[in-house]
Amino acid sequence: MKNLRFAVFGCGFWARFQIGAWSEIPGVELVALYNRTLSKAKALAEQFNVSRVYDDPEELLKNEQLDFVEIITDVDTHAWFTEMVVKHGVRNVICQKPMAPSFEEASRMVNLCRNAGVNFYIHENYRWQAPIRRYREIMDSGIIGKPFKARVSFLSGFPVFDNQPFLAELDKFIITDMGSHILDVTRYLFGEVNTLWCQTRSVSPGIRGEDLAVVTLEMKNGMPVFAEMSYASIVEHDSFSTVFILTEGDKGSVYLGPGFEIRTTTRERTVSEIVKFPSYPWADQNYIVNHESGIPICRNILADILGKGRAENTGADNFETVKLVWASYESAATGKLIRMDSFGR
Ligand code: 89Y
Repeated sequence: MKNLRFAVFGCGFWARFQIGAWSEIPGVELVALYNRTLSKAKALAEQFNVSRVYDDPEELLKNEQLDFVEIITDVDTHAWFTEMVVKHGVRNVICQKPMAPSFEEASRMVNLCRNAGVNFYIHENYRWQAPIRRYREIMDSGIIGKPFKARVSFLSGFPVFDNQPFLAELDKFIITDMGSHILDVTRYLFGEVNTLWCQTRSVSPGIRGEDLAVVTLEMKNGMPVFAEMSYASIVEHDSFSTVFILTEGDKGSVYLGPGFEIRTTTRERTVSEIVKFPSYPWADQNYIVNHESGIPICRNILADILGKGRAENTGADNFETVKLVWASYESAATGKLIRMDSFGR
């Protein structure tokens, strides 16, 4: 079978790792890169052997025959590029998380692709991290019985702005950047949400948005879940760049903690396992669990494009996570509990 041909829009910090993930997957060929500053595209093209680079996205779309496009530009431009790619007749669009800078814009993007009959996917990789996949397997095995409560925790002092300085300029920072992941992992493990209540704070100096958020959720299955995220935390065990999760059930509990260790406790014993996964030369060791998860998500999306499987991270599915992000901001601004059934109507 012929390789699927794709282009990447945006050659910033994350592009290298997502292209790296695609480079591990047979059956696809990255034929062109677009970036506003051409020198950045040229540098990536050299690293990954890409034959053509552009600083004009329309020209790229006119010249190249593409099966899909992956958009890894700044969040403000996601909708604009999605529209352009759809207009040029590309049938599959993958967009980096967070989908859009507002709830309304995300809604327009999902509708635009649906109406055009274009497959729309969001590159939301945290649920694909090896420890989180294994965590879900353990829960699904039934060993902890029926889950009744959980805590999903991301507490970090990692110098995140060194690699991604624009994050410090965002009016809305940690819930869009990390909350997209944390709330998506929460949905992946525990299902959809009934209500939520959120508080935010801006703790670190020199940033525009919030770097701390705590969200208390009631899931549709009745479970209370406490989700916390912070880039202001100086803690013994920094959770960058994964999350720590404790779930309690009526027969035991399961904890994903430091060192990718999962400890499963029943009345009889505690069993420990360290989740292992490979490393890659293109990945950054500080982000390794995160970068490795790019491979299974790309594989899953490719299977969907080829009609050989179902993608988990469709635009429509991710829109449920987007809703939780913006409902959290609404709750933080109003102090009110948000009922998800009526949010955004
Ligand atoms: O942008 C974020 C992401 O998607 O994973 C970690 C990160 O790079 C910084 O919070």
